Amino acid sequence: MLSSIRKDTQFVKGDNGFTLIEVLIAMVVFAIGILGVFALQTGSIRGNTSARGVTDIALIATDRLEMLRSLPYDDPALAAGVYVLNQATDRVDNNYNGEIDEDVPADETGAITIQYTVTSDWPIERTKTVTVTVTHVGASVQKQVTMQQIIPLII
Ligand SMILES: [Ca+2]
Ligand SMILES: [Ca+2]
Repeated sequence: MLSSIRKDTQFVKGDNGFTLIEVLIAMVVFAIGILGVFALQTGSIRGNTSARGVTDIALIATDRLEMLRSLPYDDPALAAGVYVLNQATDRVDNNYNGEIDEDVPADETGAITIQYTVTSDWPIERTKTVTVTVTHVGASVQKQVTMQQIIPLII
């Protein structure tokens, strides 16, 4: 009994902690783990920013489509054709400076452009198909959202 306690005590006394090599290896393993977490975090932030950009232009496309839908069926803005909206008057903050259609129109040229197409009598007679495309040209990537709606002639 006494001898087994003595053995345990000797075992504890013999343990001099970690060697320098063990500590270095632990630090390397920890550093590799931390680098992985940083890479994951960076990717996550980039993904969130990208998703926010797509949400922004999807919102603009929806808004424009609703605006066009609210017009009378024979409104000139709904005549068949392709329309590229003027950035200075499109009621959108194209250059992300917090001002919508600012006083100096030349300043309001930016990343966001809105274009829409109206096709008459397609896919069936007495309908107009409106396709709105909103494009955001960023520093490295271009995002685009296209939405389409059929507007019927209501008699
Ligand atoms: Ca604008
Ligand atoms: Ca602006």
